[in-house]
Amino acid sequence: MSAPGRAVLALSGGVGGAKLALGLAQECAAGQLHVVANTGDDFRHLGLYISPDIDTLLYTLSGRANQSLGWGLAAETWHTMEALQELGGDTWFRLGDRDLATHLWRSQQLAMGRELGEVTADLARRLGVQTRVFPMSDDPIATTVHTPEGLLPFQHYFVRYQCQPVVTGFSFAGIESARPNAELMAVLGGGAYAAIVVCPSNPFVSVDPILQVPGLWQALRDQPAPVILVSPIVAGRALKGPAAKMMTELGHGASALEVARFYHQRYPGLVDYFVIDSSDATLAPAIGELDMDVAITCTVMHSAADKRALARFCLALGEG
Ligand code: FO1
Repeated sequence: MSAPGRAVLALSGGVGGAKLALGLAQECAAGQLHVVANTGDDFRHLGLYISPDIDTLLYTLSGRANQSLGWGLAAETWHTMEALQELGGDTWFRLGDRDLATHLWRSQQLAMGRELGEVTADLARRLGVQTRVFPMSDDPIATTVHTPEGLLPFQHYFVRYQCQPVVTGFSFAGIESARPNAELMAVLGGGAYAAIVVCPSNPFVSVDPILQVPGLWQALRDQPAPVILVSPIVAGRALKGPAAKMMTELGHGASALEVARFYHQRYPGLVDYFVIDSSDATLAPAIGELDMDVAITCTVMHSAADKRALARFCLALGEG
């Protein structure tokens, strides 16, 4: 763990982003990593408020994540889902018995009138997580997937239909009137971060909703700290999830260069360093023409050591 220093901010979706967030948390001094999480995946299901990316982050950072599933809790059992199936209830979105406690607790806290940010901070404390996890907004934002057959709520696209429908675009219901999380904006207002790391999360449905919250991307661009983006695409394939499939269907072609083009066009001046995998080194000259510096390392994270090594690489860019 590094010496106490200035805080680092990471932007993250779920599984892929949480891996680097864990490496960063281990490489930063205690409590010096802050994470802003995508909440566009959040939805109400079986009467409960589910916040998948926040939970994946908190479970990963507290050492409770289910490694084989990539989501939910380790040592999980599924008796409630089995009983629900017998009743003919909805079981396409699987809530484990232990994981259910999180959703019950959060839903109860929100029903009492508490804000999502406050409830998330409380949950992190109860799970022993020292990293501060901010929802991108306390206001409801719902990612909607556009397909030739019509609109699909995100979890229906992702889980129920296993990402099979062709995508033609995305929208984020509620985002125009959403406010960025106030605590996050207060820290950004102080210009205190040493580095801002965009984890290798899906550009369209994990990072874009965060950056689309009114005022957020401009506040990040205007920070004195460098913004370091880690490519979610390596050798034309997504590190995790449907990012490469989405890029192809949207007509971009799946490559780290196309990821760089996406951010360059949509968020000009935001990215200072674009971290690509060694296997994509030949793309560096073309990416370098997009107003960002290219940094090359191994970005594939299989082991705990890989996560920490990539985190150290990003933090060194921040210092440099
Ligand atoms: N992902 C699945 O593929 N199938 C599930 O049944 C499922 C349940 C689930 C329950 C709670 C939770 O926090 C996450 C869950 N996920 C499930 C993962 C999640 O929906 C996605 O990984 C993210 O939304 C994408 O980042």
